[in-house]
Amino acid sequence: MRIDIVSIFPEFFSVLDVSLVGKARQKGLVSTSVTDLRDFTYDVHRTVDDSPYGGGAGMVMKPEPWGEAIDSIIGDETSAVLVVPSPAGEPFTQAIARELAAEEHLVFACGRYEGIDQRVMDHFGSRIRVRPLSLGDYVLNGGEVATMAFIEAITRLIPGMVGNPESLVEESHEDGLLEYPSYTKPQLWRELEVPEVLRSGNHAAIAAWRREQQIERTKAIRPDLLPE
Ligand code: JDN
Repeated sequence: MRIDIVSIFPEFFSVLDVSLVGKARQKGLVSTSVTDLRDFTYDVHRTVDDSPYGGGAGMVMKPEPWGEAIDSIIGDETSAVLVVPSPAGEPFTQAIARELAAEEHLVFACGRYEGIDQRVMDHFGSRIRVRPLSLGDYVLNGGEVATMAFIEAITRLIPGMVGNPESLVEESHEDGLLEYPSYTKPQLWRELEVPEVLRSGNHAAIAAWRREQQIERTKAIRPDLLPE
């Protein structure tokens, strides 16, 4: 998978060199490239923003630098996906992470200020697939932090990335329920015992207990995830 990121804060993404994304790059499964949006400005102040048509607070990102930056990345490609982090985007889920993990080329457009001129999404929407995605129902200062989260969620799902693929199947959200609670040694810690069933060696009872814990947790914390 090829990952391109366009941002006015390219140095933000130096952490991609470490952690799991770094490992994916070492294995040759992922290559990442960061483009400084300001490289596609031509005035002395390297201006990327301007006041909004129709008035209102804040500034809007000018379309021309975005157009040139993304053109320089995709060329005449038609199979790339342009991911645009936005609080107005579709909520990002594990299912979307799975879809995007199957793509060859992802381009992340990290906006700042009040966002990017809508014509950038409209223009590239007629050339490639555009996915406005929200990290959650809260507002960040820009798309960079959301992009880091998307990249981590997506790249760990690339085949060959995680040592034991079973550990991916058992985690929260993969089966639509929250994860069951986990325990390790010691058996007794600060007067708290590991649940007896987990020490019973009865694998059917353990599986049933874990499923019940998943359902109870999901009911209590995320009832929206449960079927009717
Ligand atoms: O995901 B976010 O909250 C988000 C905020 C901004 C953005 C992109 C994403 N661009 C400007 C603010």
